[in-house]
Amino acid sequence: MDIFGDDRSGNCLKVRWAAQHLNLSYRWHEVLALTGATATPEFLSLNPLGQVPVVRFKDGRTLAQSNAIILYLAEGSPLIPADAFDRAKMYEWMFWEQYSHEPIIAVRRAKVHLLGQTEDAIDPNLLPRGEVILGQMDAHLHGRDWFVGKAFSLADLALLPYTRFSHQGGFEIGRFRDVLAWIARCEALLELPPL
Ligand SMILES: N[C@@H](CCC(=O)N[C@@H](CS)C(=O)NCC(=O)O)C(=O)O
Repeated sequence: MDIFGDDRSGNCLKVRWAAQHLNLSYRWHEVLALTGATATPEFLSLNPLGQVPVVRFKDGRTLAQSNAIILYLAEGSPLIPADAFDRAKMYEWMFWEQYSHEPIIAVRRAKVHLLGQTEDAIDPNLLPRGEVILGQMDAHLHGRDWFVGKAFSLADLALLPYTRFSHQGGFEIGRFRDVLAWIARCEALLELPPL
Protein backbone atom coordinates (compact mmCIF):
# COMPACT_ATOMS: atom_id res chain seq x y z
CA MET A 1 0.00 0.00 0.00
CA ASP A 2 0.99 3.64 -0.39
CA ILE A 3 0.82 5.92 2.63
CA PHE A 4 0.70 9.64 1.93
CA GLY A 5 1.69 11.48 5.07
CA ASP A 6 3.73 14.13 6.80
CA ASP A 7 6.27 12.71 9.23
CA ARG A 8 5.80 15.71 11.55
CA SER A 9 2.10 14.91 11.93
CA GLY A 10 0.94 12.69 14.77
CA ASN A 11 -2.11 11.63 12.75
CA CYS A 12 0.23 10.38 10.02
CA LEU A 13 2.62 8.71 12.46
CA LYS A 14 -0.24 6.63 13.85
CA VAL A 15 -0.57 5.04 10.41
CA ARG A 16 3.17 4.53 9.92
CA TRP A 17 3.58 2.97 13.35
CA ALA A 18 0.53 0.72 12.91
CA ALA A 19 1.88 -0.54 9.58
CA GLN A 20 5.34 -1.14 11.05
CA HIS A 21 4.02 -2.88 14.15
CA LEU A 22 1.78 -5.12 12.05
CA ASN A 23 4.63 -5.89 9.63
CA LEU A 24 2.67 -4.55 6.67
CA SER A 25 4.73 -3.47 3.70
CA TYR A 26 4.16 0.07 2.53
CA ARG A 27 5.66 2.89 0.52
CA TRP A 28 5.73 6.24 2.32
CA HIS A 29 5.09 9.37 0.26
CA GLU A 30 5.98 12.52 2.17
CA VAL A 31 3.33 15.22 1.65
CA LEU A 32 4.05 18.33 3.68
CA ALA A 33 0.88 19.65 5.29
CA LEU A 34 0.47 23.40 5.73
CA THR A 35 2.28 24.14 2.44
CA GLY A 36 -0.52 23.73 -0.10
CA ALA A 37 0.68 20.22 -1.06
CA THR A 38 -2.63 18.76 0.15
CA ALA A 39 -4.60 21.08 -2.14
CA THR A 40 -3.18 20.08 -5.53
CA PRO A 41 -5.51 18.34 -8.01
CA GLU A 42 -3.30 15.25 -7.81
CA PHE A 43 -3.60 15.07 -4.02
CA LEU A 44 -7.32 15.88 -4.06
CA SER A 45 -7.86 12.88 -6.33
CA LEU A 46 -6.58 10.76 -3.40
CA ASN A 47 -8.48 12.60 -0.68
CA PRO A 48 -10.99 15.21 -1.81
CA LEU A 49 -11.01 16.54 1.76
CA GLY A 50 -7.38 17.64 1.31
CA GLN A 51 -5.83 16.03 4.38
CA VAL A 52 -3.07 13.61 5.21
CA PRO A 53 -2.88 10.80 6.14
CA VAL A 54 -4.44 8.94 3.26
CA VAL A 55 -3.69 5.39 2.17
CA ARG A 56 -4.02 3.90 -1.31
CA PHE A 57 -4.36 0.13 -1.38
CA LYS A 58 -3.18 -2.20 -4.14
CA ASP A 59 -6.66 -2.26 -5.71
CA GLY A 60 -6.67 1.53 -5.98
CA ARG A 61 -9.13 2.17 -3.16
CA THR A 62 -8.23 4.98 -0.79
CA LEU A 63 -8.90 5.58 2.89
CA ALA A 64 -8.41 8.72 4.98
CA GLN A 65 -8.83 9.69 8.67
CA SER A 66 -6.04 8.32 10.83
CA ASN A 67 -8.22 6.37 13.23
CA ALA A 68 -10.31 4.84 10.42
CA ILE A 69 -7.09 3.76 8.73
CA ILE A 70 -5.51 2.15 11.80
CA LEU A 71 -8.78 0.38 12.63
CA TYR A 72 -8.79 -1.08 9.12
CA LEU A 73 -5.10 -2.05 9.14
CA ALA A 74 -5.38 -3.69 12.56
CA GLU A 75 -8.57 -5.64 11.85
CA GLY A 76 -8.23 -9.11 13.42
CA SER A 77 -4.96 -8.28 15.22
CA PRO A 78 -4.24 -8.08 18.96
CA LEU A 79 -4.25 -4.28 18.65
CA ILE A 80 -8.06 -4.52 18.76
CA PRO A 81 -9.42 -6.20 21.92
CA ALA A 82 -11.48 -9.32 21.26
CA ASP A 83 -13.82 -8.53 24.14
CA ALA A 84 -16.70 -6.30 22.98
CA PHE A 85 -16.67 -4.07 26.04
CA ASP A 86 -12.88 -3.56 25.93
CA ARG A 87 -13.25 -2.79 22.23
CA ALA A 88 -15.87 -0.16 23.05
CA LYS A 89 -13.51 1.33 25.66
CA MET A 90 -10.83 1.50 22.97
CA TYR A 91 -13.24 3.41 20.73
CA GLU A 92 -14.11 5.67 23.68
CA TRP A 93 -10.47 6.80 23.93
CA MET A 94 -10.07 7.05 20.14
CA PHE A 95 -13.11 9.31 19.81
CA TRP A 96 -11.89 11.37 22.76
CA GLU A 97 -8.48 11.68 21.10
CA GLN A 98 -10.02 13.16 17.98
CA TYR A 99 -12.58 15.42 19.64
CA SER A 100 -10.84 16.55 22.83
CA HIS A 101 -7.10 15.79 22.76
CA GLU A 102 -5.96 16.46 19.21
CA PRO A 103 -7.78 19.79 18.74
CA ILE A 104 -5.95 21.17 21.81
CA ILE A 105 -2.58 19.41 22.12
CA ALA A 106 -1.85 18.99 18.40
CA VAL A 107 -3.20 22.38 17.41
CA ARG A 108 -1.09 24.28 19.95
CA ARG A 109 1.96 22.21 19.05
CA ALA A 110 1.45 22.99 15.34
CA LYS A 111 1.12 26.71 16.05
CA VAL A 112 4.22 26.85 18.27
CA HIS A 113 6.49 24.27 16.71
CA LEU A 114 5.54 24.03 13.04
CA LEU A 115 4.21 27.50 12.31
CA GLY A 116 6.43 29.42 14.76
CA GLN A 117 3.56 31.58 16.00
CA THR A 118 4.18 33.82 19.00
CA GLU A 119 2.15 33.47 22.20
CA ASP A 120 0.13 36.61 21.52
CA ALA A 121 -1.21 35.03 18.30
CA ILE A 122 -2.27 31.78 20.02
CA ASP A 123 -5.55 31.18 21.87
CA PRO A 124 -4.50 31.47 25.55
CA ASN A 125 -7.02 28.76 26.53
CA LEU A 126 -5.10 26.04 24.67
CA LEU A 127 -2.32 25.75 27.25
CA PRO A 128 -4.49 25.31 30.38
CA ARG A 129 -6.94 23.08 28.52
CA GLY A 130 -4.09 20.87 27.32
CA GLU A 131 -2.71 20.60 30.85
CA VAL A 132 -6.15 19.40 32.00
CA ILE A 133 -6.17 16.78 29.25
CA LEU A 134 -2.71 15.52 30.19
CA GLY A 135 -3.85 15.40 33.82
CA GLN A 136 -6.87 13.31 32.82
CA MET A 137 -4.61 10.86 30.99
CA ASP A 138 -2.24 10.76 33.97
CA ALA A 139 -5.09 9.97 36.37
CA HIS A 140 -6.39 7.20 34.11
CA LEU A 141 -2.93 5.65 33.72
CA HIS A 142 -2.22 5.63 37.45
CA GLY A 143 -1.85 1.93 38.32
CA ARG A 144 -2.33 0.89 34.68
CA ASP A 145 0.15 0.03 31.95
CA TRP A 146 -2.19 0.64 28.99
CA PHE A 147 -5.32 2.66 28.29
CA VAL A 148 -7.59 -0.37 27.90
CA GLY A 149 -7.30 -3.77 29.55
CA LYS A 150 -3.92 -5.39 29.97
CA ALA A 151 -2.41 -4.91 26.53
CA PHE A 152 -1.29 -2.21 24.11
CA SER A 153 -4.20 -1.36 21.80
CA LEU A 154 -5.19 1.20 19.18
CA ALA A 155 -6.25 3.46 22.06
CA ASP A 156 -2.58 3.75 23.05
CA LEU A 157 -1.44 4.04 19.45
CA ALA A 158 -3.92 6.84 18.72
CA LEU A 159 -3.03 8.83 21.83
CA LEU A 160 0.73 8.38 21.66
CA PRO A 161 2.06 10.62 18.87
CA TYR A 162 0.66 14.00 19.89
CA THR A 163 1.15 13.27 23.61
CA ARG A 164 4.80 12.45 22.84
CA PHE A 165 5.12 15.75 20.94
CA SER A 166 3.31 17.76 23.62
CA HIS A 167 6.44 19.47 24.98
CA GLN A 168 6.87 20.98 21.51
CA GLY A 169 3.63 22.82 22.17
CA GLY A 170 4.92 24.14 25.49
CA PHE A 171 3.08 21.61 27.65
CA GLU A 172 4.93 20.54 30.80
CA ILE A 173 4.81 16.82 30.14
CA GLY A 174 7.41 16.20 32.89
CA ARG A 175 4.72 16.91 35.50
CA PHE A 176 2.72 13.86 34.39
CA ARG A 177 4.74 10.93 35.66
CA ASP A 178 2.29 8.17 34.70
CA VAL A 179 1.99 9.58 31.18
CA LEU A 180 5.79 9.69 30.90
CA ALA A 181 6.08 6.06 32.01
CA TRP A 182 3.37 5.06 29.51
CA ILE A 183 5.17 6.91 26.68
CA ALA A 184 8.35 4.99 27.54
CA ARG A 185 6.44 1.68 27.48
CA CYS A 186 4.94 2.52 24.09
CA GLU A 187 8.31 3.62 22.68
CA ALA A 188 9.89 0.33 23.78
CA LEU A 189 7.07 -1.76 22.35
CA LEU A 190 7.02 0.09 19.03
CA GLU A 191 10.84 0.29 18.94
CA LEU A 192 10.68 4.02 18.22
CA PRO A 193 13.93 5.92 17.74
CA PRO A 194 14.47 8.69 20.31
CA LEU A 195 12.74 12.00 19.54
N1 LIG B 1 -9.06 13.86 11.66
C1 LIG B 1 -8.04 13.75 10.65
C2 LIG B 1 -7.19 15.00 10.69
C3 LIG B 1 -6.24 15.08 9.53
C4 LIG B 1 -5.53 16.40 9.52
O1 LIG B 1 -5.90 17.37 10.18
N2 LIG B 1 -4.48 16.45 8.71
C5 LIG B 1 -3.72 17.65 8.60
C6 LIG B 1 -2.27 17.37 8.96
S1 LIG B 1 -2.16 16.72 10.60
C7 LIG B 1 -3.76 18.12 7.16
O2 LIG B 1 -3.57 17.36 6.25
N3 LIG B 1 -4.10 19.40 6.95
C8 LIG B 1 -4.13 19.96 5.63
C9 LIG B 1 -2.97 20.84 5.41
O3 LIG B 1 -2.58 21.48 6.35
O4 LIG B 1 -2.42 20.90 4.32
C10 LIG B 1 -7.20 12.49 10.87
O5 LIG B 1 -7.19 11.97 12.01
O6 LIG B 1 -6.59 11.98 9.93
